[in-house]
Amino acid sequence: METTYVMIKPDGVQRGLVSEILGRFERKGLKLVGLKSMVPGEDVARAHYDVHKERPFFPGLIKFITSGPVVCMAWEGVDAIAVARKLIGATNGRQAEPGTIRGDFGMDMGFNMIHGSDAPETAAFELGLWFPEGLMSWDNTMGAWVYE
Ligand code: IDP
Ligand code: MG
Repeated sequence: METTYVMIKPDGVQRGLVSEILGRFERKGLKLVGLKSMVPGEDVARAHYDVHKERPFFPGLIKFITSGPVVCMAWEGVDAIAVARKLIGATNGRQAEPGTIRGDFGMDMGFNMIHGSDAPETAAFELGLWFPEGLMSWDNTMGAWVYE
């Protein structure tokens, strides 16, 4: 079992895609163990994208992420990190495969609606950063029909 950090970015919220995006993770069979919405402060945004701090797009990225509400989610499942990245699709919406979130709704690199952790270490870091209060522990009865 893995848990991954997924976040609908301000463009996804502005475009009214919250239920569409959230529903795809839910219907896939992942288990929701964290959910909240906030307008991120600059500190959390900078920490989240610290690996990109030297890139030319970094200032614009921080301005974008702090520009309005994001939806923070934690999803649990077998190989949840890779499964979520597959649902999300390639970074640039123009290259992302149809059927993925970015492939179905995106036309841009910066405005790509959603974030998903890319490895176990980044997932652990991002979950701790965005959910310092911890995640929910609950019995998911549906799970018995998702995994044989
Ligand atoms: P990922 O979100 O698919 O993991 P990363 O390469 O980790 O992609 O980049 C993080 C985020 O930074 C992207 O989702 C995108 O919003 C933004 N970004 C990446 N490259 C560019 C760029 O060349 N121009 C503008 N924004 C970019
Ligand atoms: Mg990334």
